[in-house]
Amino acid sequence: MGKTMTEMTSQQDAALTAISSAATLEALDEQRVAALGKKGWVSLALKTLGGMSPDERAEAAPAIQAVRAKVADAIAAKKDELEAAELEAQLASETVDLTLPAPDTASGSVHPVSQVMDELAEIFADLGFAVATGPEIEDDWHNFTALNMDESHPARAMHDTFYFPDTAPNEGRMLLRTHTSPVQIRSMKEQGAPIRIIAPGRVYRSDSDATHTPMFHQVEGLVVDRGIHLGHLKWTLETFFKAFFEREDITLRLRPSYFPFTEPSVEVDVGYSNEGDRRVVGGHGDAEGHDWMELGGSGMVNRRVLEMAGVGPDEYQGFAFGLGIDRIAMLKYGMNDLRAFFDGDPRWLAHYGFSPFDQPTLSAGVGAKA
Ligand code: FA5
Repeated sequence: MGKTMTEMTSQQDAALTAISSAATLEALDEQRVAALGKKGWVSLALKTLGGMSPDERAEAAPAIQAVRAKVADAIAAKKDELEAAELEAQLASETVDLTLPAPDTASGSVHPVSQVMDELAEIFADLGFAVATGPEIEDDWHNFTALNMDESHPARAMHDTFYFPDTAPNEGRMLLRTHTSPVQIRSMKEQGAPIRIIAPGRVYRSDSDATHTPMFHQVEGLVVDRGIHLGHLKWTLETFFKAFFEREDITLRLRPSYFPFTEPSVEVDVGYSNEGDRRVVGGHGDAEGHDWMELGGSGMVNRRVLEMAGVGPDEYQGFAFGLGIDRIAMLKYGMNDLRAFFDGDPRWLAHYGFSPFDQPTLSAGVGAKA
């Protein structure tokens, strides 16, 4: 037994030397396997305890355990040391040079349509309007029938609708919404009256030229309450456009028009002047050098529409409007072709886009460009 212990002591010394000189975690692990692994010399020595007499075991066991503890402690200490060194090396190789200059161009920008939608929401929120949404894939009933355009109504033809093939016939037929007006119906059905919402979003029509694109954006407005009249509509539109264009000399022209879902119906034009190839809003459209631009439709909600949306038309009245967002963006930020909005050309975006820091707020000016 004595001989074995002497043998173990020299094995231990050799192992401690090898451990302390291990240069890598892998080399250290080889030492751990050689000593403490299943077939390591310490483990084999522990196995011999079973064949010993109780007296021999009483003497050998603590001695072997002491060797095991010494080797295990040495491995743990060396492991800490090697890991700390590895981390140091990693940190040294991964330094970031904070003195490098930032790139001189920002790599992304906010599309003018998104910016204008944020501006709209900010202004209307201040007037007490909540933002409502509806599906872009709509059914025939919400897009047409509930807006007083039944199957045979001629106004349907003016919408150049994209229909989905092979969907249910008649009112269940699915289509890409041609305007944001179906959100009026959905909001009234969900919330009843009184109600005050705007609904900005994408709409689709098979249409394309400098001021028409197959996908464009509208913002719907709807106010339903007791005693609502055309004066409320006029005040709301005027207040909105003054805040949006950030000038007081806005002249609106409300032109008698026709929409099946409003009665009476008025088209909204704004006065502008030409400055070079830019149209600049402001002034009276009939004055020398000025003209009018159509921004959208509006009117008092037709009582048949209130009925179809479950609101009692004898108790409640409402006004609604639908404005082309892309058109008012063009007018505010001086673009002259609507099709460029959706080309995804980074040069166009770099020129007309906004920084994410240009958050529209009423206090800083909703069109503030940093
Ligand atoms: C409508 O879509 C009605 N739903 C508006 C409305 C709402 C009236 C509530 C009454 C009450 P209209 O088809 O005129 O109306 O479109 C409204 C505006 O959307 C237009 O004035 C124009 O600014 C814009 N617009 C229409 N078609 C296009 C297009 N293809 N591309 C870009 N803008 C368009």
